[in-house]
Amino acid sequence: MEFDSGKQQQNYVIPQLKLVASIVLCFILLSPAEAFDPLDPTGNVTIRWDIMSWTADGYLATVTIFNLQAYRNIIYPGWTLGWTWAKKEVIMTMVGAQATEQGDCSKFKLAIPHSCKRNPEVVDLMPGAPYNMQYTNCCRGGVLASWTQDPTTAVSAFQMAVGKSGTSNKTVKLPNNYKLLGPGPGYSCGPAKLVRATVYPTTDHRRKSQALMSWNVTCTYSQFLASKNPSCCVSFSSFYSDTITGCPTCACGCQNNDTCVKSDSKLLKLPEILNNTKKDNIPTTPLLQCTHHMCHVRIHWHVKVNYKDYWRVKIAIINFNYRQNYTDWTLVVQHPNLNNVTQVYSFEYKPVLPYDSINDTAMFYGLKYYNDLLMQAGPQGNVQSEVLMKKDKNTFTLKQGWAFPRRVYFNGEECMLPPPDSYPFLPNSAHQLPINISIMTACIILMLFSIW
Ligand SMILES: *[C@@H]1O[C@H](CO)[C@@H](O)[C@H](O)[C@H]1NC(C)=O
Ligand SMILES: *[C@@H]1O[C@H](CO)[C@@H](O)[C@H](O)[C@H]1NC(C)=O
Ligand SMILES: *[C@@H]1O[C@H](CO)[C@@H](O)[C@H](O)[C@H]1NC(C)=O
Ligand SMILES: *[C@@H]1O[C@H](CO)[C@@H](O)[C@H](O)[C@H]1NC(C)=O
Ligand SMILES: *[C@@H]1O[C@H](CO)[C@@H](O)[C@H](O)[C@H]1NC(C)=O
Ligand SMILES: *[C@@H]1O[C@H](CO)[C@@H](O)[C@H](O)[C@H]1NC(C)=O
Ligand SMILES: *[C@@H]1O[C@H](CO)[C@@H](O)[C@H](O)[C@H]1NC(C)=O
Ligand SMILES: *[C@@H]1O[C@H](CO)[C@@H](O)[C@H](O)[C@H]1NC(C)=O
Ligand SMILES: CC(=O)N[C@H]1CO[C@H](CO)[C@@H](O)[C@@H]1O
Repeated sequence: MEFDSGKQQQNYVIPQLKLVASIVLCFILLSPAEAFDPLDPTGNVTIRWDIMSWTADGYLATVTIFNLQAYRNIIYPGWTLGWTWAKKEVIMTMVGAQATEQGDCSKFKLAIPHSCKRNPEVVDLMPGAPYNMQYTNCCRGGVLASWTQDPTTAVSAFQMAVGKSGTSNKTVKLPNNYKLLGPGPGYSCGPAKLVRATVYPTTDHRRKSQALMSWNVTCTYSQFLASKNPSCCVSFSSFYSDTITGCPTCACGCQNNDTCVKSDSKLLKLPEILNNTKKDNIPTTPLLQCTHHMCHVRIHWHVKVNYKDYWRVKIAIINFNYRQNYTDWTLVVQHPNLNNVTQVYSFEYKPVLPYDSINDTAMFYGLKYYNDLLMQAGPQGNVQSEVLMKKDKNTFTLKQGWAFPRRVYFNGEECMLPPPDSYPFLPNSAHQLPINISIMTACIILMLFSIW
């Protein structure tokens, strides 16, 4: 190749830009956090409004929240749903939930509305709400299981009477700007879309009734929006090595490490320290046990036994938050051998099949009334299980960290894995980075091309 010093300057800018662009692209492909969840590509929370009847100056609506995510649940203190009215609507009454603020209702003299806010926020009632305040699928403190676990507890609903809204499908305007917290940030909602009126079976199932007007809102989750740090991390050990690979230091950020408490602290004996009742609907701040990783939850994966045709892994989930019980927790693990799960002890198990072909991901969750509740940090703050997998003789190996998971999610949040060079390794094997070879190759080819 010959260089013409006059053109050289200009000719080299574009390849350099291409190189930078491809490096950035490779970082995005190889980075663990992504806005789109490849294991649950269509996962969403759908909110459906059904107008059931017209009233003198408005309507009676049933609002239903469906958690259609495969394995992401909504934990205590639960969901908050907000929107902005299109006109001057007010909420006259509500059952099964409540608006967090009444707002300025001074214009009303006779029937005082439940809420006059232009942008109301609604929360579920707590279990044990008075009978006349209840509604079907209400009153679980806003906690929703994931759809895979239990479709009956993945749904929440409330009913409200809306005033000053118009009283026909021509005069009602759809609310805007829907917002969902579940319980923290992370969800973004699309606009309300008119859909075919929902058909309801009546209570005796002998007749069907139909809503007068229905609309849907779809909200999707992004871990990027939720928080800049992960909330969980993963540690490893194995029968073939004394190395215990702990979670990376500050895996979940160390910014709160001056507010954490030691596990033997006398403070933990004070009931008000552990009080997680929400005040004015502000989610309680976590109270973490001091650890080097500062995560809320740690997942431990121990390669326990290597049989002739099978191998066995022990999985433990440890809670480090003194103010959080995880009801209906979920654990999702990606590992090439999870397509041959033979037996799972004391956890429920379901394969996760995002594209119907790759069958290397498993979802685990607790057995009802046995270990579906991961207790707050402390002696009881852990659950564990063992998984037996049938070896595929062509791929199974204890070398190069193969026996450890590729991705781990707790409650739908991706957990930080230890750096690959710290994995427990066989005494006489060179250990290598278990990085996705195909993406690496593609990146190298891409870089070569852009240098060209
Ligand atoms: C919401 O999720 C369900 C279940 O994954 C899916 O069938 C549906 O198409 C999704 N809706 C949207 C609008 O993405
Ligand atoms: C409005 O209601 C009328 C009568 O119930 C119905 O014929 C019409 O299709 C409805 N329009 C919409 C947009 O739902
Ligand atoms: C609206 O949401 C409900 C609940 O997820 C779903 O059954 C229905 O198919 C949705 N309708 C449309 C048109 O997306
Ligand atoms: C707390 O975090 C800071 C950085 O944010 C770090 O320098 C310090 O070592 C941490 N302290 C402990 C006890 O982990
Ligand atoms: C917990 O906090 C709530 C709200 O601040 C309060 O009403 C309740 O009495 C507290 N309970 C205990 C045991 O301190
Ligand atoms: C967790 O659940 C147990 C049993 O239901 C209860 O005694 C405890 O107060 C709960 N702790 C928190 C932090 O919610
Ligand atoms: C995926 O693996 C599980 C567990 O071995 C098995 O039960 C299921 O049939 C597999 N599904 C497909 C589509 O291969
Ligand atoms: C590497 O990534 C590609 C594309 O995302 C995927 O199809 C392949 O299964 C991955 N390979 C490994 C070894 O994880
Ligand atoms: C050894 C063994 O049973 N391997 C099976 C693992 O699962 C894949 C796909 O589910 C089968 O094709 C293998 O035969």
